[in-house]
Amino acid sequence: MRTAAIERNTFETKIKLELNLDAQEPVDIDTGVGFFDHMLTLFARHSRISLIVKADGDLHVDSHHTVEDVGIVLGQAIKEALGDKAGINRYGTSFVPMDETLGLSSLDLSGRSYLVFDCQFDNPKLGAFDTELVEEFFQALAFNVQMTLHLKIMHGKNSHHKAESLFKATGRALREAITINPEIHGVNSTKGLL
Ligand SMILES: [Mn+2]
Repeated sequence: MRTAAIERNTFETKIKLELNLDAQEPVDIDTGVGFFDHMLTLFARHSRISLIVKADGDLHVDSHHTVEDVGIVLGQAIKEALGDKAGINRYGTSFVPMDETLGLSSLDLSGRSYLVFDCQFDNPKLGAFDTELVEEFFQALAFNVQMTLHLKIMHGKNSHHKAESLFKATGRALREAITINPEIHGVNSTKGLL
């Protein structure tokens, strides 16, 4: 089983996170930010990973530190659980439509950190969640998984739909990338290392 458990405490946030890439239950998310809980739950369900997150952050400031730090810890946990990445597909790509919106996520568990974020939101707030934190979250995630991540809203209007399509698409792309493929012997790289 590919698992990781991380606890990270700073003056801004206290985070406990457990995940299992090879189990789908449980999923239990509590960050204190309703919209972010909604997004992380979708991400876990669509990536089919068991994910437990308990975050206690400085929400009296705003939701920035909590969202960014959960992205950091989730990224660290995925990287740790993947280990040497032997036998995995490595790449994943998913388009997810949501009514009028179409979102794309394409990623490579390359060991190199890169984010391309080509998305615009009209609505600055989604509940207590600042819409600009979508990019902050994925930046923290990509840099700590050490993956190349391309996100794009192909078209769309509603900010909730746009954010949701990106979290779902990234979950589905990640499931494809982390899946062990019996045709792949060792690490899926001509370098021999990911
Ligand atoms: Mn929704």
